[in-house]
Amino acid sequence: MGRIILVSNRVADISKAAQAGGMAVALADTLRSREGLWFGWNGRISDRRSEQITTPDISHINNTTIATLPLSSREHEGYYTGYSNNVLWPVFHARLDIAQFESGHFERYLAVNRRFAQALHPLLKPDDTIWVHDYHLIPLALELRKLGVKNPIGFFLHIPVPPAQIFLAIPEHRELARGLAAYDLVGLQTKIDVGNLIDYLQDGAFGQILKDGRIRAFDREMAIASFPVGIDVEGFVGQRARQTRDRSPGIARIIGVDRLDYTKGLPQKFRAFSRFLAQNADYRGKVVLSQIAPPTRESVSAYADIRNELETLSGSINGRFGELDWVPIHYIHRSAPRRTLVDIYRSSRVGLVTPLRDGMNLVAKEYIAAQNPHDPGVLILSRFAGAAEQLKDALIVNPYDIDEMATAIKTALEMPLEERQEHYDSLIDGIKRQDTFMWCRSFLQALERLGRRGTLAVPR
Ligand code: ADQ
Repeated sequence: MGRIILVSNRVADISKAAQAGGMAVALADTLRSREGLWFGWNGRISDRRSEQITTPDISHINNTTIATLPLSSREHEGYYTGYSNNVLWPVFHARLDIAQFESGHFERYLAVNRRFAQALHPLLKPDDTIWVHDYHLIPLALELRKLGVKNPIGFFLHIPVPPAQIFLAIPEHRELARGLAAYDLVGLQTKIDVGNLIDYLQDGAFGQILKDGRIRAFDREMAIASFPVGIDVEGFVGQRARQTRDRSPGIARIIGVDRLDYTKGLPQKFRAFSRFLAQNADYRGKVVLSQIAPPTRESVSAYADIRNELETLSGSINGRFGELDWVPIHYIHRSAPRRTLVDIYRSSRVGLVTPLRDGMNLVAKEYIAAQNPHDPGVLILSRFAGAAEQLKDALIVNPYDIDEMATAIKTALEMPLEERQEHYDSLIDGIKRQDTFMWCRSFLQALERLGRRGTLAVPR
């Protein structure tokens, strides 16, 4: 069996993968069982000279080779902040209002992908299988094909695909689609994402569906399919170190754990909790919302805006409802150690996961995995999280509908044990079946099968 080559913007420290979360664990596990190479940015920003570097730093952990490159500050600004975070992230999450289309950023995004391809090419062997991750690296396969690479190359997008009419707003949508067509397999989180991408390709007359279900686009054939990301249930729950002391006996906790991002629906969540308290005076003093939300991408202005909005909102809700001995919203801007997360989830009566849009959302799955089967809590889940396609037995809500969410909070807090157990049994079953290892295995099997069919023509 040939090697597996992983490419992602950041290379996770596989010796600490368990702390880094779901995807890193799954990928690290694949690399443990099979010889491989992980290639990407080393996380450092250096001067202009690094734009010439095409020889990566190489290190080894067990049978895995780690190959990384630095970015220059100009590349970081164009490829990472400018195009990946200010165009692709907002548009793919259907936030055209936040996207910033600035000239020059796409060119730098392409140039970094080209430099990555040039640096990866000499490290490749003919029987390697290449698996590229996420929106930073859409053009990578096309750049590798231009260098003559004929290996199977797969791509997995961790974020949603927007409906065609939104995708079309990206000035370079055609170049991105051409980039996707250079892969043999494009993996997406949900069937909705698959439908959106196929609609876009067909509506724009870029692609047509073949008899065997594959897509012909830009003179190449590729497959598009959904592979929902899962978690390592045992690995996650096994990290539970100790029972945390119940610091507020008699108070039911609702838990939210999200990166501080405008896609996660945090203001709507706070407003729904406020509406719940306004409508249910008897719950005041008896329930808290703990929201753990570490800031990310602070150089992007939309992230500073959401942070300010949440600070104002939580302050005003706490001021309106709080008592000297009870604060309704505990809002913490730090990330919690993963060991602690298991306990926090387990001791919370309700998991409130209400993104406005999300590729999958692993927190929803982690919340269920951490529950005590004899007395499980209730998951409230946004219909716009990819996870909702699988977790149908959660309390599914529309995150824009504040009243519906306030009602769901009450329903969750009052749900009888038997009903909670029924929901839990069905949810945990699906989460265990479609775990992170299944995700990895099924993607690679599909890619290697397609690779063997010899459909690897070089696209125009
Ligand atoms: P994210 O947008 O980062 O990931 P999500 O899947 O919910 O979203 O979280 C990733 C991990 O970060 C989880 O394991 C979670 O426990 C951890 N995490 C989040 N907040 C934390 C905190 N405050 N403290 C500690 N840990 C925290 C992207 C896509 C998602 C998709 C994943 C994987 O946006 O839709 O599910 O990739 O494909």
